[in-house]
Amino acid sequence: MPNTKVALWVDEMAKLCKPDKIYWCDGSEEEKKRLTQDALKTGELHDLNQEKLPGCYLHRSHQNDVARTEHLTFICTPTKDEAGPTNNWMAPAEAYDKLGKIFDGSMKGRTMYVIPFLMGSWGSPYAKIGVELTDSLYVVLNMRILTRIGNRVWDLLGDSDRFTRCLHARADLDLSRRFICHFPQDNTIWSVGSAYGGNVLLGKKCLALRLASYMGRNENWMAEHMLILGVEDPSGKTTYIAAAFPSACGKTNLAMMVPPPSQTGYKIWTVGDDIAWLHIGKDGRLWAVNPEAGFFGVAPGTNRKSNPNAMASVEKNAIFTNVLKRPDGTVWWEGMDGEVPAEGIDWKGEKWTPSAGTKGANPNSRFTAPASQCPSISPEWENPEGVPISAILFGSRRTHLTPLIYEAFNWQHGTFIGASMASETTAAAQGAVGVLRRDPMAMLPFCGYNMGDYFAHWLKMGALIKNPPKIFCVNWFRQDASGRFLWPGFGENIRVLRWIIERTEGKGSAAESPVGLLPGKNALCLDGLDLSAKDLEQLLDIKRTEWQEEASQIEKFFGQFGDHLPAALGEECRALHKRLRE
Ligand code: SAT
Ligand code: MN
Repeated sequence: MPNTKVALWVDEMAKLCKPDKIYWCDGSEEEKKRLTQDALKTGELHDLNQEKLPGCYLHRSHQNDVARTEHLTFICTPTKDEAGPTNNWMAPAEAYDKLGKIFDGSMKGRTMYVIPFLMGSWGSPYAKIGVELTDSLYVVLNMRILTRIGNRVWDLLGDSDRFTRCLHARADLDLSRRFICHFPQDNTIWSVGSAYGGNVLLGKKCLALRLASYMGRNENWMAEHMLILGVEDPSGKTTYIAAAFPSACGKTNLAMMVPPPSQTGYKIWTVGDDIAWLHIGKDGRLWAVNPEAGFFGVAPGTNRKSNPNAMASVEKNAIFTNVLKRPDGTVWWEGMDGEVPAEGIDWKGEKWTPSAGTKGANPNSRFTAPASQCPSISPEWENPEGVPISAILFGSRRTHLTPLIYEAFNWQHGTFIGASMASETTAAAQGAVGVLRRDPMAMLPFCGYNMGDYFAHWLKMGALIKNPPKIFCVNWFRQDASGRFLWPGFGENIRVLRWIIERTEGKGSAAESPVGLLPGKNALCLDGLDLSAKDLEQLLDIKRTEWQEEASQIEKFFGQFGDHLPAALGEECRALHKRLRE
């Protein structure tokens, strides 16, 4: 039973949104069946071939609503300074007023669904409770997969008011009336005018990253845009790694990687593919939990070769968003195995043929699937305490400059590497694709407070963790002068992970460079890989003049944080300049 604090808040929000009906989700299987039928009736879901894809459905979003809209996403702290220079800011009173007018009456003729949800596993001391109010069945059915929902949450909450108040309404999907606002001080999220992904599944980026990063700062833990995986070696020992990459840069693929046959005895265990909550354990190590219960993965490019575990995860009980529907009622997207279908209904709901010259699936089309269906899911994935992290990876998509792999000299240097990350933009957010932008720790769109203070929090955590993980930078995307990828990537990335693990064990040779520690000669296992000596050299090459330019760009980027930039990061930047000159 929801407590009176919940009931009062729901009542207040209902008075604002004026739904015809309020429906309290109980999380049962019966409810799932019923709401799925309702969504088929309203057109929020389309049926698929239930023999070939049992329990799977298709959703088509509005054409102006296919990715996160970062320019419409706001951090509403009392002062602009608290939100910092990299976030959009709106004063809380102004935001409540502005959005309140859009929410007002927005659910007339509709149902308001009340979703009690938990981020984190049942019984975890780190789990956080949220309640999302929404008029979208798509949201309800996705939240069922991505989070843990149902009456159990009310029992956990008891009579406490420690729950995140999440309000969402689709309203008219007009871009000029779309806002995603976060109120860290009020533990509140208001999202209106969208019905897509990270804009509206409020447990994910909004709670588990933006608000959680703010909570973590106050409570000495970290909420990061990181996958979590375990690497089991031939002796049966498993080492856990957390890795931050910007959206649509291969986190899901890395988290579910299958090592190639040449790497016998190695196995990857998936703990999470997008978000990590990191706490200091009693043993003085950093431990990671995955607050989510499912995956919201990028569909295009996913196939039996690039990610067989993801393909197996979506065979049943999955929701596909903005993919192509084939005549036999199965789904397709660009880069899927097999032949390109001769015809189909594209993501816009229109008849499509390969000669149409358009994409069948939206470049940011997605699958939502329960993590429990993933063949590589770790036996530890729901461990309430999480898994101990030995290495943190920062990865970006850079066709030039950044080597395949290098190691930070220490935590402070690693924080600098994370803070100075840059990556080429992808279709995960609305805007130009392929433009280089600074994306510190892959958190640029997800940090719920001043990013300068966030860097300081990283440094503070480093001092608090007795046995901190080692920090590395990886780049699978480096190209040669002709634009050819130098590294095969996917399963072959295990070779890089092996060196990383050796380093965390005090083994594996390394060679000092101005930017960090590179693998020593023959330190990367390249057996059975068709990689020329010249390609390897290019993969690990540090071009001093380009790096000098990079260091200047980093300095410039850091400049915007003013007094909020920790002095240590300025020092790291100067030290990099100096090493490059030597
Ligand atoms: O749409 S989401 O924000 O959930 C996915 C992503 O951009 O990583
Ligand atoms: Mn993400």
